Amino acid sequence: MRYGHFDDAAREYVITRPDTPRSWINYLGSRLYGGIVTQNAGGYSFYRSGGTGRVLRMRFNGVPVDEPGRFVYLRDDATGDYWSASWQPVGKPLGEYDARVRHGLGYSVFEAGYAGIRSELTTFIPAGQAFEYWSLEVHNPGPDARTISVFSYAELANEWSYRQDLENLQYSQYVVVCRYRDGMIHRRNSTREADSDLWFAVAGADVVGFDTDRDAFLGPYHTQANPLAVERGECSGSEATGDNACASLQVRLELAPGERRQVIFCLGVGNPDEPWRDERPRIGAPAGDPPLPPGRQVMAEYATPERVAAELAALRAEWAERLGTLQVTTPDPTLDSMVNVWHAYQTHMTFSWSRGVSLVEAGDRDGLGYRDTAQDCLAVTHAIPAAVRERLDMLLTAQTAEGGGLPLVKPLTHTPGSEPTPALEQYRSDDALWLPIAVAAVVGESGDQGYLAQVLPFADHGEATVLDHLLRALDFSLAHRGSNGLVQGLAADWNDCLQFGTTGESMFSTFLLANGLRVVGELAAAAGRDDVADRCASGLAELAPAIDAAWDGDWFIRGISATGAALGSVEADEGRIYLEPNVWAAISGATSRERAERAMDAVHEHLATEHGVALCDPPHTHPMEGIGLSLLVFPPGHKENGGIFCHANSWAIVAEAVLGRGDRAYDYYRSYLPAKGDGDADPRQEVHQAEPYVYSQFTHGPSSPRFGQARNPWLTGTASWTYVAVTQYLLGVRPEVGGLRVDPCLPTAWDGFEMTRAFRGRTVRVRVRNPEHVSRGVVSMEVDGVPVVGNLAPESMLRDGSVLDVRLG
Ligand code: IFM
Repeated sequence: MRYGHFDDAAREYVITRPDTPRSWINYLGSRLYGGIVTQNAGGYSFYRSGGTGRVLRMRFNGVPVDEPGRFVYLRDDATGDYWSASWQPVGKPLGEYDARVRHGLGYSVFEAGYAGIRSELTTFIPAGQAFEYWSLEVHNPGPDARTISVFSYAELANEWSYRQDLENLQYSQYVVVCRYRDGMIHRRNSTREADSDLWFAVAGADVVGFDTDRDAFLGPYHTQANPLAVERGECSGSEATGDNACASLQVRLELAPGERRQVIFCLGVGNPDEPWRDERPRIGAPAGDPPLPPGRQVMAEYATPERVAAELAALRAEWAERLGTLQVTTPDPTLDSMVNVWHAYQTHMTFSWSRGVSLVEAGDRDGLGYRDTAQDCLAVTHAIPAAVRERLDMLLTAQTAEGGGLPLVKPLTHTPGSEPTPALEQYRSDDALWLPIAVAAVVGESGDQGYLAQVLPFADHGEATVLDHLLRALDFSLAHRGSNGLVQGLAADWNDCLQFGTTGESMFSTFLLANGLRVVGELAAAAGRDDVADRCASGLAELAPAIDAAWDGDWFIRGISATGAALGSVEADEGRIYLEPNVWAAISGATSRERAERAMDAVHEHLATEHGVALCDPPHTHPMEGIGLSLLVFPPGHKENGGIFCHANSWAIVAEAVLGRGDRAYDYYRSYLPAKGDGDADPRQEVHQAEPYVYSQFTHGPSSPRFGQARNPWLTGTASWTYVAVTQYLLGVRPEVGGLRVDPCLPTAWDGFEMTRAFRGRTVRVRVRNPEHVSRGVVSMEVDGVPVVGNLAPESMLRDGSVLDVRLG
């Protein structure tokens, strides 16, 4: 079954069947005011934080899974028949109800046709604003006049705090007051935490009815599929005092034959009549932020058809510009659709929302995971350098003076210099080890080596230059090694479900340390800091014997307990081979080429499947002495217990590219590409289930009865790393301090490709030809017709519009 397809010219994903196997969602807005919306207009919104600024309520994991949402009902007042502008919640039979959903960048459009009436509901949050549009166009293409009542339905949260709103009902149900005055709904409460005001209004037609009390609108034993007010044809004029609020405004459209009408509903934060300031201590608007304008003023200024069109055009232009910073044309059109539009968009959403807001992340986790955040920076550094730099600065100030990273950074309350120092066993052994890669990306992209000398505070006390922050991270791991000379695993390494503690050792973190030593060594050498480069070289030499000893015959072990029990060993009956140490052996360069190749061959033989590479095999069913396997909570084949963890799959691409094996790197890329089966006859969308236009955190592995089904889409490290893998390793265009390196590792069938890329304020075009059909090997490179030795285009030769002609052979 095929549920949708890419429309690259419009930068949209078009869903042609709304009965998708799972909710296929989109993101709206900015960090000021954001939201998610499903293909059935389900979803929620929030102001500044999904956890502590909830505007629209969501009942997570409900049945159906994506309600409530932004619902608009249409009712034929002559027959009493009614439907919704999105297929659900009314859910008319799909044979009679014609639906097309266009998810775009920052907006979604719901096109519908039913009972001779066409409608188009467009929902988005204009750039920089704290309100959302639900703009509805209703068209009567028929020969007869029609009277259509339109009802909005927004279930407003009672409380800013999503938990209070959903869980502490003995309290939250009694704080809410929702009134209708002069065409406008005003939901307010004055809780212990903070005042919160929301407004809702409509333009384009007169209000003929309203309900602000949810239960009065829906009616007893009715649901969102058949609200009493809609069934009856009129709202009841209810006003909520306590219980639950809603925002329903009814308008009546008399439509002559052929007539179109547009009504514009808006939902915003603030007071309808007065300027409104968020005064929540520390979690509200930053001091100095101007107050939000009154709702009536917003309506007067923004709620016209011309303004809606202009705001949507501005939003689309903003995204086009942002994504225009890297565009490719390759022989693989699916790769192009992903890299040029949806995959790139996903990297921005992941950077913006971290792991906080989706249908599986309820918003409770308001903080930023250290490692996740460092990795999220990697894919967007070229597109939003200033935002990345700011985020990275914050991460550096969330590193403690002894060198580890705080497990969770709370951006709204983070106070460098006075955060508590975690106990050793609370640190994740990999967290701060992601800093070298992230800092190198910023320096490579900007060319600003001065960043290394910038002084930033530590989380708990003291301050140091960025370069010294990096050295502290490396020294911390070098200092905390176990009896085998490998890095202690502590609370976790990248794999949250493996606990090696302070006595066991992690091969993943050991290779990440080795990689960090290499990267910082290179940065230091380029900056003329030979002392630091030498220090990194001796760190690597110190690690070498332990790395050598961790070779298990055909691959590297995953880790080792204090008593010598090895995880990921050929001797083991479960968890014999793990993906992570073997890919990082190759990426870090800390083992011989021969071993790296053998390890990656073993990965291919034991872990590769048609849906991607499993994280380990066989999955675990029983505990291990000395090593915490919290992955045992997952059935075999799920998540970290032998699932296809897509994030780590990206490293398999990088590792194979580092080894120059382009066909295998590309096979891995295709194996978990969510859109790979977008062709008509391919049943992949049904198997994959999750959105075909974004990556998921994992796909159920071969040991699971759900093999091939993807889960936890959108907010995942898969987005960032796969983007790096495809653009910087497969296509091989990498920024370095000295300029732009072009080192593709292609499938041999390819004739070449082109990339347009922003680089240090210029736009450059890279044209790669591969007439000999090799995987790797640049035989010639010219910058604007001038030959270059090697494959680094020096910054000094690059101007805006430069063309790099590269030939492989
Ligand atoms: O690395 C982690 C990440 O930080 C959170 N999600 C799961 C990953 C693997 O365990």
